[in-house]
Amino acid sequence: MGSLPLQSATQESASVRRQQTTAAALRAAINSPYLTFLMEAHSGLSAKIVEEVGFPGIWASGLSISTSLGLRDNNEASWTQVLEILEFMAEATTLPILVDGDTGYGNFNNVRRLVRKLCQRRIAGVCIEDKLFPKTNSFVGERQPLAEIDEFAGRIKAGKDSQTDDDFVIVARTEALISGHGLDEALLRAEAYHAAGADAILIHSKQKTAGEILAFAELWRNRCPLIIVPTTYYSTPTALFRQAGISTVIWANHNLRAAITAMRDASRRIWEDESLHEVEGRVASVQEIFRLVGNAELEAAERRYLPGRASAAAVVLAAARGDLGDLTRDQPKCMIDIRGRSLLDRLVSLLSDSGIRSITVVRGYHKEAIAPSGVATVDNDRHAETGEVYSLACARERFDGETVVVYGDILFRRYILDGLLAADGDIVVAVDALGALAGARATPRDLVEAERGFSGNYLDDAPVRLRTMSPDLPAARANGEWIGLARFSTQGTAWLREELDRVEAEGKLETMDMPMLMTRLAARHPVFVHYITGHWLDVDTLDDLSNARNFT
Ligand code: SPV
Ligand code: MG
Repeated sequence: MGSLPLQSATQESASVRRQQTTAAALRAAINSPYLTFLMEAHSGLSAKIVEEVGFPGIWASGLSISTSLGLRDNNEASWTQVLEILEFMAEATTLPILVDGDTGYGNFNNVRRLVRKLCQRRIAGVCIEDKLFPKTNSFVGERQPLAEIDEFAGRIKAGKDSQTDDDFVIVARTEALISGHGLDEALLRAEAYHAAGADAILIHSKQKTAGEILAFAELWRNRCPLIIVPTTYYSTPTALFRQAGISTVIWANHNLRAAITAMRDASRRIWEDESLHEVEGRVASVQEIFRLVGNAELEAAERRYLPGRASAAAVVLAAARGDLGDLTRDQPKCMIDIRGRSLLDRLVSLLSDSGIRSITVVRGYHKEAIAPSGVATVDNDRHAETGEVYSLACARERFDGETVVVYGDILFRRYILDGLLAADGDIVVAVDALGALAGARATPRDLVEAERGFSGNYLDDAPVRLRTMSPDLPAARANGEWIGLARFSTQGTAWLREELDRVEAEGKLETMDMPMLMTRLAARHPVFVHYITGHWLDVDTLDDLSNARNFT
C-alpha cells in the first residue's frame, strides 16, 4: 500500500464519500481509474476498524458473518439475520458496504426484496453469485452446480429494477472458473450478466496463481468494472492487478481469520497460566474499547440532555486511617461496617444514585482493604506523612470535567448532593449552618466564614460567597461547618487543578489541608456556599459511629 495512485484513489474516495450517499461513493470507487481495495468486516466493531485504518469501503463477507455467528457458510443464517448484522455495521461506519448476498437467497423475487431492504438500510451494494440456494462456500468441494444463465440474469434484472437508490451497485459474480467450466463459459456468463444490468463483474478463482484471472481480464477488455478476490492467489503482486486494469480487490476474510488467531492465543495463554499477566498489554485496553465505541460522545450527550448533571465525576478521599481504636487497626475508617455495609459502600451508592458515573477512591492506609466494585482507585502511598490535598492531587488525572470532591468518612441525605449538583457556581461547598451553633458538635472540623450567614428565609436564594475555611476559625466568625462535600464545574475543576499545581510548586502539597486549599481558591475565584441544616454526619469518634449506625 502507499504507491501514489492508490493514495489518490483513497483520498478521492474519501472526499467523494463526504458529499454523496454510500452507494454513490461505492459506485465512484468501483468506476474510478484507480485500483480500489475493499476490506472484509463482519460486525459493527470490525467495520469501525476497517474505516479507521483507511479503507474506502467494506466487504460484508458471507463467510465471515456466518462464522462469527458460529455457523457454516451454507445460508444457515437467514437473510434477515444477516440484515440485522448489516444494520449494526452500517450504523458503525460511514464507509460504503458491499454486501455478499450469496445467491440472492432464492429466485428473482427474493432478490427484489433483498435489494429493497438493503437500500432502506443505507447499504451501498450487493454481490450475488450464479449458484443455487442454499449456497456452499466456493472453496468447499468441486464442480458445484451453477444457475442457468438466463435465470441468473433474471435475478440481476429484478434487483436492478428494485433498487430505490439510483447509485446502488449490483455486482454479478460468476463461479464458472471455480466450478471448472473454463474461460469461455466465464466470459459468456459475464457478458449475459452485464447485459442484464450488472454494474460490475466479480470473477472468482480458487487457483494458487492469478493466471486465469489475468487471462479473463485481458479478454473482458473492461466492458464493465472487474472485481477479484485473491484469497488463494495471495502471493500475486498487486501491481499485476493494476496493470491488468482490475477495478477492485476484495480482501475477503482476513479480519475474521486474524480475530480467530488472536482470540485463540489469548484464551490459551490465560487458560494455561491461570493468570492475565502475560496477556495484559498485548490485548486492546478497555479504554481503547470505550474509544472505539464512542463513549466520549455519550458523556457529552449526557451533559447536554440529562438532568442532575449525570456526567459529574467524584473523587472520594479515603486514604486516612482515622483513629477509632481496634476498628481501624486493619482497615481504614471508610471501611467500617455500618449496619451490614461499609461507610464507603454507602457513600458510593449515594453518589451513583445521584447520577455520578465515574467515581475514584483515593486509597492509602490498608489500601488492600478497599476494593469497591465499579469504582476506580488511585493510591496515596505516602498517606502516613501527607494530608487530604496530597491525596486529592494523586487523583488529578481522573478529573477534568465537572467533579465532586467528598471525604470518605461522611454520610448525608441524598437531597444534599442533588442540591449541590443543581446549585449555581463554579465551585460550591456544602455548609451546615447548624455547625455554627456553639457546641453543636463535639468535634467540629472545617469551620466556614461566609459573606452572609444562613437566613432560613424560604425566599432567600441569593448566592453567598465563601471567605475563609479553617478548623481554627473563632466561633464568633463561623457561619457554619463544611461537611466535606464540594462541587467543581468544568471551569471550577480547571481552577482546582491550577491551584494544585501552584501549591505543588510552592512545596506545600504534602502538608496542606482542604480548608486551606478552599480558602486559597476563594481568594482567587468565587467559591459559593450551599447552606444545609443537618442531615449529614462524619465519623471521627465512636459516638459518631453509633450515630452513623442510627442514621442509615
Ligand atoms: C465471502 O467472503 O463470503 C465470499 C468470498 O463469498 S469466498 O469465501 O472466497 O467465496
Ligand atoms: Mg460468500
